[in-house]
Amino acid sequence: MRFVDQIRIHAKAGDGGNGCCSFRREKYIPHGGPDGGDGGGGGDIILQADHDTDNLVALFFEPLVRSARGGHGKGKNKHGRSAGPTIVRVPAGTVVHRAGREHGDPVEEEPIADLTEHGQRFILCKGGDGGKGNTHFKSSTNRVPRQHTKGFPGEEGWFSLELRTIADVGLVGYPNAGKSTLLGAISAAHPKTAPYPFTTLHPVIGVVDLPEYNRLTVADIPGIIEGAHDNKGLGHEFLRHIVRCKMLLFVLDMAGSEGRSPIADYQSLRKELRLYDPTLVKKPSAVVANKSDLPAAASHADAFRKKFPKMPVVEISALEKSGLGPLIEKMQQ
Ligand SMILES: Nc1nc2c(ncn2[C@@H]2O[C@H](COP(=O)(O)OP(=O)(O)OP(=O)(O)O)[C@@H](O)[C@H]2O)c(=O)[nH]1
Ligand SMILES: [Mg+2]
Repeated sequence: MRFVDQIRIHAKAGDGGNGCCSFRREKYIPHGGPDGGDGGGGGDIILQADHDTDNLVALFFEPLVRSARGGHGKGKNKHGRSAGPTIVRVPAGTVVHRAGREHGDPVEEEPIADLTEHGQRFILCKGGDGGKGNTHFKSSTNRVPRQHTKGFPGEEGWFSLELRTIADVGLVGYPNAGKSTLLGAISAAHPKTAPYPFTTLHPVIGVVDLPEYNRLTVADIPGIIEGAHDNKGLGHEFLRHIVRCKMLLFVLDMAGSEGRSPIADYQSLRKELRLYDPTLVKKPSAVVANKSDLPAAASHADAFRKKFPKMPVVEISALEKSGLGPLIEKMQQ
């Protein structure tokens, strides 16, 4: 299944129905007055955050969103039917921008909505009002009004939608560091894990249950390598999903099982984060010294602590599920 976290769409709300021009015609009532009804309102287009939707793929397949027009007014003062809204479900964490065009190139404007909570709604395009029937134009000087107005057009425009996942904790690390194994060990999520790099291709959110009905959400994102800002590996686009995390965990292969040094890994991860968004390296963070079941891990962890004495380091083995309690405590703090 495809994962889409950025998309441009065109939306057009329904036009209002036209007002009607009509006169009452009945036997024995020769000069019946005007009786043209009003048009109905066009349907709105509403975005609604929904926690059963995890990405924007539905809009990828249908990027032109339309809503129905209002019915036209009819004789005998019948009003046209108003069209119901078209509701587009988007994942919680969707940021909406109005997307303009300058010299033919798309430009993005300020965000107009940020749908963070399940059920939160935003009217993207308002449906047009219905036109007025000729009854409205009756007056003492005009007993046979023929005026009536057309329905108003529904709002329309180009928008860009971007998903910025909302989780409490974000996992960042090199491919194969064990991020997905860790998420699988502490939450009910079952992200795919495998001994080859770039197993994880899109973010996965897991929920960690804590005592007293508290919970923490943790985002596992694809591995980052040196040069990600230059589009190496999967690039750094997925870092958008940790911009809103309250805390980051640097997951390191502390055993250096692929021949790299954990210290160098940590330094290049921080560098890649800084290049993407300098606020990322200012977030509260801790180092997860993973693969502590392997013999080389202990001495590497000592060296790491000497080099970064201020950085909290939690030794775990995601594979053997050891050290997870202290790690979860650290996250809670
Ligand atoms: N020995 C040992 N191996 C581990 C540990 N944690 C993960 N692994 C192994 O490391 C490999 C990669 O694990 P993943 O969890 O897929 O790594 P990842 O960081 O999610 O990797 P990407 O999704 O590719 O970025 C798998 O073969 C795991 O079994 C650990 O604590 N000890
Ligand atoms: Mg993974």
